[in-house]
Order: sequence, then C-alpha cells, then structure tokens
Amino acid sequence: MDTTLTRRSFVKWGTATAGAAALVGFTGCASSGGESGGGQQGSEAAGEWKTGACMNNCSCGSSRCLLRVYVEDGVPLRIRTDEQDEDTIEVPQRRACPRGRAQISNMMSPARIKYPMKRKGWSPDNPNGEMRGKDEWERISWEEALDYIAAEIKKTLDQYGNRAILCAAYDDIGDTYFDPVVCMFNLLGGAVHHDLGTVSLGSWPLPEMFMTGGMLAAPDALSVADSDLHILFGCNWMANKGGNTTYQLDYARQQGGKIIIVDPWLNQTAQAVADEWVAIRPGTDTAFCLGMAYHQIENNLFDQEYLDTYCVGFDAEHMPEGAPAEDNFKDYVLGTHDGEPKTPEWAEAICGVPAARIRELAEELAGAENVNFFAGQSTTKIPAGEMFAQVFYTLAFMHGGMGTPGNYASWVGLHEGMSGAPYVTAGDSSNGAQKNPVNPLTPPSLMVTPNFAEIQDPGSWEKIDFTECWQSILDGAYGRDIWPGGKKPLDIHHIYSGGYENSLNSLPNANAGIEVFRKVDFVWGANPFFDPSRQYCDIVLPVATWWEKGNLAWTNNSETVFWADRIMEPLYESKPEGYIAEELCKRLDLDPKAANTMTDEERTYASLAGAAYLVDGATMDYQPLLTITQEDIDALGVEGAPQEGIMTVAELKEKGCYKAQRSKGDKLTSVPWSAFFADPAANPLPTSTGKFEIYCPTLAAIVNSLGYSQISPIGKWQIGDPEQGQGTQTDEYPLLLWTPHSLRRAHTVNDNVVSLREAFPQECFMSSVDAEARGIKNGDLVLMTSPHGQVLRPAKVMPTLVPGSVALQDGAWIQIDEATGIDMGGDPNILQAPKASGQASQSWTGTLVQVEKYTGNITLEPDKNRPIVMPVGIEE
Ligand SMILES: Nc1nc2c(c(=O)[nH]1)N[C@H]1C(S)=C(S)[C@@H](COP(=O)(O)OP(=O)(O)OC[C@H]3O[C@@H](n4cnc5c(=O)[nH]c(N)nc54)[C@H](O)[C@@H]3O)O[C@H]1N2
Ligand SMILES: Nc1nc2c(c(=O)[nH]1)N[C@H]1C(S)=C(S)[C@@H](COP(=O)(O)OP(=O)(O)OC[C@H]3O[C@@H](n4cnc5c(=O)[nH]c(N)nc54)[C@H](O)[C@@H]3O)O[C@H]1N2
Ligand SMILES: [Mo]
Repeated sequence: MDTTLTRRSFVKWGTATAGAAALVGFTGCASSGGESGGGQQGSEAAGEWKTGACMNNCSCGSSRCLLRVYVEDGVPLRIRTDEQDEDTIEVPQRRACPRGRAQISNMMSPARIKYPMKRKGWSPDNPNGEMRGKDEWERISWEEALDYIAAEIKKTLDQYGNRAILCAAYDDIGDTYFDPVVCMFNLLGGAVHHDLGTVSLGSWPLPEMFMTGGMLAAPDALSVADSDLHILFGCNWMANKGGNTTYQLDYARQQGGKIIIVDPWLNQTAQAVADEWVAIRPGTDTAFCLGMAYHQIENNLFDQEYLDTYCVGFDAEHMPEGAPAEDNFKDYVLGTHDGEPKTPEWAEAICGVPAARIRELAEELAGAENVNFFAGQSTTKIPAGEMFAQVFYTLAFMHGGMGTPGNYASWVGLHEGMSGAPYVTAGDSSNGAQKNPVNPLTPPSLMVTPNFAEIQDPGSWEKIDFTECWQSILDGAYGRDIWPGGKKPLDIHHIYSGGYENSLNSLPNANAGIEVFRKVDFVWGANPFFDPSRQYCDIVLPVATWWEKGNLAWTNNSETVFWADRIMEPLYESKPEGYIAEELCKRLDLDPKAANTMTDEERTYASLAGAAYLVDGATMDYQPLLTITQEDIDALGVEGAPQEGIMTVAELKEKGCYKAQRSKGDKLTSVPWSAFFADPAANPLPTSTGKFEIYCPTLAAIVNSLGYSQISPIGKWQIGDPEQGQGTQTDEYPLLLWTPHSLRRAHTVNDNVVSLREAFPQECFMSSVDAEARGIKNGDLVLMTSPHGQVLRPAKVMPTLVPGSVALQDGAWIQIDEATGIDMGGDPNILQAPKASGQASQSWTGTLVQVEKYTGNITLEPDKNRPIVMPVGIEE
C-alpha cells in the first residue's frame, strides 16, 4: 500500500476543513475498525500503538507524560495515555493532560509550515522589511531557500561581523531542545543570543544558593505527606506542573495535612485540593510574610533556639562578623530603627489580606509541628523579587525544623519535578556540540542555573538579556551604566528565529519586537509551525516535530525515562534541524559533521547507553538503566559496547517509559539539609558562614553589582520599580497585570489547537468589583491598555479574583489588527513592561494596565471559530 498517498490525502483533507476540530471528528470515524472502547492498547488489527513524545514545555523543560498513539498506514489516529500499570502513590501512572491528549491535532494542524517559503516582497537587494508580518508568501525549493540564507549569512558576516547576528534560539540546551543550526553559527564564530538571565525561574536561584547553600532543593514526592500544614504561595500545579504533583499533594491532604494556597485568584489547584485560599494582591507576598513575622515576633511564636543554632542575621545578637548589629531582621520587622513596625495592619494596606487573617495564619503556622513552605516561580517574578525569596526562607527558619522530615522550604515543586539529583536520566544525545565563541561562558543549561561566572563579571557579558532585548536592539546598546565600561554597543542586522523559541511572542514588549523584526536586514526562521515569530520572517523553513524525528530516550523530570517512537514520516517537506545545519555548512565552507556531530543512530544510541538510575540517594550511586546487546548495537550500526542494566531496550520501547520504583522511606527519600540539622558543626552549609543566612551580604552584593535592582542583605518590602507593582498605580493605569500559565497551552505551543481553544478561551480575568466599576459584564469585549500596547479580549468576570488586578494568560499568539495596532490574539507580551530585575530576571507580575469596555469597530470571533493564521498566497 502506498502509505505516503494515504497520509498526504488525509492531511490535505484535514487542512482543507476548519482545522483540528474537524480532524479530531474525522479520526474518530476513521479508526472505527480499531475502536478500542475499553482502551486495550494494541488490539487493533491494521495498525499499531506507538509512544509519541510530548515535548511541550510544561515544567521548565519538556512535559513528563506518556502518550500512546495509534498509527495506521503511517497516520496517527487515536491517542491514549498511561494505563498499563497500576496507579499507586509510590509509582503513579504518567497520565497526560488535555494538551497531551490533543497532540494529534497539534502535530497535524493547518498551522504547520509545509514548504520552504519566502515573502513575495523580499529580495536580496531590497528586503522591504516594513512588510514583514503583512506580506504575501511564495513557495520555494529547499535548494533555493538554503542558497538565499547562506548568501545572507555571508553578507552579514562580511559587512558587520558575528555580533550583528541575533540567534533567537536556545543556546546549548541539551538533547530535546538541541538545535544543530546554533552549532553552525558557533562554527562561524558565534552570534549574539538574547538569553542572559531568565524569564522563567524568577529571582529564586541566587537567594537559594547564597542563603541556604542549596540548588533546587526539594523534598521528594512521598515525603511531602510528612507535613501537617502546607502553605503554598502561587502554586498552581494542577494547571502548570506536569506529572503527579497535585496527586501527591492530594495524598498529603488525605494523610491529614492541611493545605493553604495564597494566590491572587482561586486557581485550579486551590479549587481541587486546598482547604483555604488566601486572596492576595499580585507581587505583595513580601509584605504579607513580614506581617506574619511581626505577629510571631510580638507573641514569641517562633523557634529562637533553631535560629540561634542554624541561622545568622535574625537578631542583633546573631549577626555575622563585620555586619552592623542594627541591620538584623527582627529590628527591621519591629521598626526599631526605621520607625515603621511591619504590623499586620501595615501589611494589609499593601497586600490586601485583612490584618486579623494575617495574625490567624501566623498563629496557625507557629502551631503546626511540621510545615511545608512552597512557592511558585511567579512569586519572585517581580521587581527585586529576591526580597520575597529572602523573607520566604526567613519565615521557614523562624518556624524551625528545616532539615527534619515534614519541614521544607522550596520553590521547584516536588523532587519529581525539576530538581537537582534525578532518580532516573536519559543519556545526553547532544555531546560534541560546538560552543558559541561569542559567549564563551555559556553554562550547560541556562534553564536551570544562571551563569554565575557572568554574573560575577558583567563586563564580560556578550549576550543580551531576554527581558529588554527588543528595546536594547532598537537603542543600539544594552546593559547598565554601572557595568565596567558602561553600556555595551549593539548593532543587529540579521535574525535567526529558530531553536525551539517563539521569542517574538514569548518575550515582553512584543510591539518593540515587531519593530526590531521589521528593521533589520534579514530574518529567517525554522519551526514546525507558522507561529508569530515565523510570520514576521523573510524566509521560513519547515521543521519536523519530535513525532517525525523520534527514536530517542529522553527525560525531563527526575522520575521517568521516556522512549519516543517515530510516529510518522516528516509531514510535507519538513526536515530535521540537523539537515538544515548540514546543508548550510556545505554552502559556507564548513564541515557539516562539525555542526551536526552525530548521526540519528548515534543520538539514539547515546540516549540509550547513557540512561541511568539512582540506586542510593546518600551515595549518589547511578547505574546503567538499560541492558544493551551487541545485536542492539549492530541494528543501529553504531560503535559501542554491550552493557548490563535492569531493563532491555525492547522492554523500554514496548512500555514507552521506565518509572522510578519508589516506596516510602526508600533509599531515594530526601530530606533537604538533614545532615546540617543533625550536626551543623560537622556538616556546615556551603554558604559564607556555614549557616542559613537570614542576613546575606554576598547575595546583596552580587545582585546590586548587576545594576538591575538594589536589594538589602535581609528581606524587606520595597517598591522595586517606580513604574511597576503595588504602590505605583496611576489614574491612567490603575490595575496590576499578572500572567499565569494556561491549561490551553505550553507557552505558545498548542494555541493553534481548536479543541483547546474551545475548552480554555483566552480571556481578560477580572474581579467583579473592577468590572462593575467599569460597567463590564462577563463576556463583554474589553480593551486592555498599557504604555506598551493594546489587547482586545472578552472579559471573564469572577468574584474569586482579587480586586485591583487583572490576569491574561501566557502564550496566546499575537494577531495584530494593522489598522489600529491592537492585538486581537491576546498575547500579554503586547502589554508587558520589559523589566529586568535582580539577577536579570523578568518581572512578569505587576505591569500597570487599564481595562475598559471596547467601543470600537473590531469584531472578535470566539477563539474556537477564529481562523488559524495561514501564509497568504500559498496554495493548499
Ligand atoms: N499548562 C502549562 N503549564 C506550565 C507552563 C505552560 O506554559 N503551560 N509553563 C511551564 C514553565 S516553563 C514554567 S517556568 C512554570 C511557571 O510556573 P509559575 O511561574 O509558578 O507559573 P504561573 O502560572 O505564572 O503562576 C503560578 C500561580 O502563581 C500565581 N501568582 C502569580 N503571581 C503571584 C504573586 O505575586 N503572588 C502569589 N501568591 N501568587 C502569584 C498565579 O496566579 C498562579 O496561580 O510553569 C510550567 N508549567
Ligand atoms: N507574558 C508572559 N510571557 C512569558 C511567561 C509569562 O509567565 N508571562 N513565561 C515565560 C517562560 S516561564 C518561558 S519558559 C518562556 C518560553 O518561551 P518560548 O520557549 O519561546 O516558548 P514556547 O512557546 O515553548 O516555544 C517553543 C517553540 O518551539 C517550537 N517547536 C516545537 N517543536 C519543535 C521542534 O521539534 N524543533 C524546533 N526547532 N522547534 C520546535 C514551537 O513551535 C515553538 O515555536 O516564555 C516566557 N514568556
Ligand atoms: Mo519557564
């Protein structure tokens, strides 16, 4: 049978209709012969069940769920998830969420880029840059596209050099996000990346490191149930932590733990598992915690002995050597020297939580034996967000007990999430990657650790920060005046928009981003989807997805190694990134093998051979996971040696994953800081004093030297930026914006999926109080305005959202109405202020906005009916 034809006609049929919803309906009928009703995978006669990767970035890295895909004649028709093993709290199933289960509609979406294309108005002599995002497109051949791109790269290098190229692509991120095209640029001498600092982690990494000596310390999933009380600041795990974290939390609750969630809205997790919700103004948790600390100090409700033994900086009697005694935390809270006691009443005025409630909560925390303090990344995505991290840890130290079971303070979720020492890991399949000579200090993974070497020496920075990059490019300079040598010049002429980033959509100040894309000499993109970053290019190349690449063992979290089958042949003319890199190398007199260092088979082998599992958390002993035979090696046709593991390659492929086999109290059980607790003198922390540092001058010195914010060695409430956050509202912009992550998407991925659009419309979430004051009713079209742009969306009016603030969820695709400049897609980054803060972290929370009922002429279809933006001029 000609499977290609079957697949092609299938896809053509799908794309000719309204899109993915129709496609889903169609697949339901098409698979009637194989309708497996009860869900027994593998019972179909004609096709087979395979394992499809879910590489959505749902948890700071890719997702962590098992997708079983039924494939007939090379066409994915049905999707199920992990149903094979018993579902227990020790070894839970890795079941997928609505996004994972909609992956067929995503992979087969009409938004796929089908062929290499160029803008009609673009030519090498005249780019007509202002037409980017508006022009018609034409199909060109791969040869033509690659020739054009290679010629433009040469031209830019000859005229301006390497620092004129912006590589809008993740730099040197291992395996699944690894883009050989970036290596190709590195071989050419490198390029500028816009990935200094973080848009993702908030201001957590440096306070954690310098105050506690830890790095991503978190209790393991099973140990969480040891806590009597869980206080969660801005954690919406139900919607935004893949895997089983909410299940584990629910289990902890069944074991008698009480759960309190502090959040500006009654988020999905609070709805599902919390006993109480504390409504707080976004970005004000610091004041809230200081109010609780005041009440505890006033009533002697804290563990003085713990503080004296394990911490420095709490009171005047326990300051580190050389520190002024009056700068201690306790006196700051009491207002001894600044005349401003941080009472619950003082806190109420800032955070909106009633003072009586603050007192009650302070007593509840103090009264509970074991407390689990958890905070989401978002809570520190505010100006000078380090100060919240400082106060958060201090409150946990005041409670005492950290280092014993049930007493935790962490920000990365449970150990099964993103965490320091994984229980299982896949092998690195990106080894040999060429580093970027323009950024010689690039760390192995910017997603997980900031680049400390750079942070200590800002003068050496050769990359621009994520947050302010667009304005910096327009200004021709980046950085801060206080850097050695002052701000650094920047002259970008050429943009590569690829490498797993949708930066035009994902970075703040998107209107300035569009201006940048329109201003430079040449922009080319490579991506599976015609998403906004690609819509503003001159030439785009279609990239194959992980369902089309496949054949890889991979992991993102600490507790599962997944296998990715190749589900289908690359759709239309799409090709893997390795092909693009090799073909450009050939045209640029580079060795193709130097950019794409491994064959597909070598990558498969590396991912399998390097897979390992942790045998003992105390000794950090890792052993090979997989048994690999000489036959396995011969079948791949690679160099290698057989090895012994605990599972065969065939078993991994058959099951689709290996799950860490946990049991309560096993050798993988982790209680952070237990050795320090047991014997602080024998096991000092790797901090400058060997203790927990409530007063941490190293942290303040490093953060302050960067010039983005000024913080103090102890956690204090301060208005970190004159134009952002509580206390800076104006009559023109009276509301605080925050941008929680959406169930509909992993950032911008899946925004093209109709079923998800229908289930989770992109709305302006606002409180009934603010809506009523503006005459806005649920469902009304509202115009959201900030100093940076305007967005048009329906309002979702709720009583369960704190007044004075509005939310617009991260990741909706930009769609500008050219006549008015209004974004109809609802990307919050059209509104977001670019605010690098503290350790070069974007402060997503607290941009000032106004919202009003829309009275203009634009009509907006419900999201599910809005057509997917297609390249105009291209035949189906
Ligand atoms: N579905 C889905 N899941 C995702 C992602 C996605 O795009 N989609 N992205 C993943 C990635 S890469 C990351 S980095 C993480 C992000 O993780 P976070 O940064 O923690 O995610 P958010 O959804 O912004 O915020 C989580 C919760 O904190 C609340 N919150 C926001 N600001 C404040 C505040 O100032 N104080 C308090 N108390 N609460 C606040 C929000 O209302 C929300 O309920 O999510 C990951 N998970
Ligand atoms: N307003 C606001 N903005 C935010 C946030 C927020 O809270 N609020 N959160 C921020 C956070 S935490 C993060 S981590 C960033 C994420 O920002 P990005 O990393 O830019 O976001 P994604 O949407 O995950 O982009 C993934 C891209 O990879 C492409 N892709 C998918 N598969 C493949 C493949 O196989 N090969 C290639 N080459 N490409 C592929 C997708 O089509 C998509 O374009 O967004 C940030 N932006
Ligand atoms: Mo992120």
